[in-house]
Amino acid sequence: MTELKGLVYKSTGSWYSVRAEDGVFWNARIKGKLKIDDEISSTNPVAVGDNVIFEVENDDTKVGTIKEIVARTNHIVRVSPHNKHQKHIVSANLDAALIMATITEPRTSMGFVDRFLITAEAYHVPGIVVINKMDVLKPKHQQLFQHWKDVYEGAGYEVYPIVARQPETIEALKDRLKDKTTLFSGHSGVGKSTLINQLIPGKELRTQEVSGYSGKGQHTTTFAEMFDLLDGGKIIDTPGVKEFGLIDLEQEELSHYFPEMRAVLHDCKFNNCLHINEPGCAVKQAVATKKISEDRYINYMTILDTIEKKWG
Ligand SMILES: Nc1nc2c(ncn2[C@@H]2O[C@H](COP(=O)(O)OP(=O)(O)OP(=O)(O)O)[C@@H](O)[C@H]2O)c(=O)[nH]1
Ligand SMILES: [Mg+2]
Ligand SMILES: [Zn+2]
Repeated sequence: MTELKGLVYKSTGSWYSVRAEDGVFWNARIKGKLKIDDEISSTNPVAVGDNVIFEVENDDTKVGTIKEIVARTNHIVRVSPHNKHQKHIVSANLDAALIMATITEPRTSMGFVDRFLITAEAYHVPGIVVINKMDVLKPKHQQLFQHWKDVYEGAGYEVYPIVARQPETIEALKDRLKDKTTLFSGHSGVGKSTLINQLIPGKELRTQEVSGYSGKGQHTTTFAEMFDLLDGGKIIDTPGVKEFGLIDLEQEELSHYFPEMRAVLHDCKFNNCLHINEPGCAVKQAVATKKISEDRYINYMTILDTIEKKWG
């Protein structure tokens, strides 16, 4: 039996597109028992970005059987917003997780971005905020954009304002992505595939028709897929998500996943401080002096409340 090592580029249900070390793509599936290190009860045992060992089933048709997942450096899990027992491994072995947001067409909420960033923090993957469609901002949107920039840069994140179709606006982001594996996420219709087409000339991923754009997501991309950047690095395009369901968190953990809170919380009087109304709370103090954005704090409280409900 010939065994090969490969990298999972795409998963379409039960078949995986796996690139062997010589660059040849194989169609592989799981049959029988899969050797796996970290037990995550997810709907997909193998994820895009996984390194796998597969057995050759048919060398002519390039069909193989995945036998083993090589230990992951990390992974990001998304929970179905409707069923917390349904976990989906979005991708594995990431250097960064990019959330693409739009101020308008469609409007992304800060709460959505925060839930994504919390997830990235929880899995120790650096988050990057990209704000697309800067070309359609009206004056009132410009103000809102400035606010977003202040809030997320203030929290310690890089913020890249871009127009995905205008190459001159994506240069700085392009440098940031070089030689890294980066997950792209965001609502449907924000322009993830458009940006990838711009980053990889000749790619021509399907994007939504401009004329057909209704303001509602239509999910042009249906499966996560990894692409090679021409100058080194990889990006993973994912279908747009409506909600980014949070993984199970303890209330005490949550503020650790807000970098700006993490930086001050050891100054709280109580080490189990939830930063609600406790005396001597360094987080509340930082909100009062505007060192921490009120919006982020409000989103923190909202999410804290959902955790309470889940266990209470
Ligand atoms: N005005 C403007 N339109 C853009 C920009 N970027 C993308 N679009 C348009 O927005 C629509 C959606 O873009 P897509 O790239 O398909 O969005 P997506 O995030 O991949 O969507 P899903 O695959 O459904 O998740 C298309 O009509 C794009 O042409 C931009 O910077 N400015
Ligand atoms: Mg897409
Ligand atoms: Zn506190």
